Amino acid sequence: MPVGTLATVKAVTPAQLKATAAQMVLANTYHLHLQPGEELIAKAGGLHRFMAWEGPMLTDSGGFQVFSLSSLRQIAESGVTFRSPRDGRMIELTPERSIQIQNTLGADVIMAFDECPPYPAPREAVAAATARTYRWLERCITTHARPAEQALFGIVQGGVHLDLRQEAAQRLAALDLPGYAIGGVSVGEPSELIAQIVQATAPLLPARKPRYLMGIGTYREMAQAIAAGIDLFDCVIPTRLARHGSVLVQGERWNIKNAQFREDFAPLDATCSCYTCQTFSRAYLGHLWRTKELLVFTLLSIHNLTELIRFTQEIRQAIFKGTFATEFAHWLLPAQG
Ligand code: PRF
Ligand code: ZN
Repeated sequence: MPVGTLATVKAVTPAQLKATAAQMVLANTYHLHLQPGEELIAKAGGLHRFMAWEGPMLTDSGGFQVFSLSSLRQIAESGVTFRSPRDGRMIELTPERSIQIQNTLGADVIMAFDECPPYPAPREAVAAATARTYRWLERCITTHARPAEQALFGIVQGGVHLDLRQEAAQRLAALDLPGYAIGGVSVGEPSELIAQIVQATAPLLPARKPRYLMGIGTYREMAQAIAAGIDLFDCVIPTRLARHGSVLVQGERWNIKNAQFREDFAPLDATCSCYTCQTFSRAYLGHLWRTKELLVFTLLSIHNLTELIRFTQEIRQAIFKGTFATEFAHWLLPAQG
């Protein structure tokens, strides 16, 4: 899922996004509640109408964003309070509030309100956050007013403690939710630990339901997670890299402002089917970057999204052919160095 935090995938129109073969888009409860507010989006006819995206949408529940983005945040059993970065007033987000907001926004998939402990954190603190996340999930399920239209996914926490992860996964699986997520990864822990956490947790979640790894990923993280059973990802990498002039090409990362591309009239990737590669040269994209032309953000975002989605499509094809483990062996090993 490309990330469309504020009901837009930055610099990309819905038509361009569709052409990348993106299927589902993620938006954020935290940001949309602050601005423009869920009531305005409901008046517009819901999130899909408001942003003119016809495909499926998912909203994240907001708790994780409060902790990464707000000041004066406080967490209690009832929920979290934080200072609005917009106007300084104090806002309370609870499991009930998050679900009401997500019911009002109208995404196809909504996420349980969870507590993502930082890394590193004492084991007891992680255990307490994991237990609280389960109690909050029960409150989310009770509050959810549109279960026929919106699938509520539960989130497994547990930090780097595999036993806490496994216990949480088993308790969640017993609730027979329409889908499951693994949260609390990519919060600063070494990347080998992400693979271990996913390998210990994903197999305990129902294989016939979507299994979603939140906030991942890179080529390697995605390949390894898919091998463990993960179906769904969201990540800002393709669009954020594009805004820094970085391009993903066949598993590598380059910067378009690099002097070596100044007179390079080849496309970014001659094998890529995206609009950018079909139309423009590396030299032109480098020129746009150096002259600070806004079009470069759109063109690099289109390419990076197409490239990472191509990677997942190739994995899907390899799984069908039975060649995933051999064809992607390079990505299934830990990173070098
Ligand atoms: N919880 C929620 N959203 C998230 C995460 C989480 O743990 C992560 C983990 N890095 C990304 N997005 N609700
Ligand atoms: Zn391309």
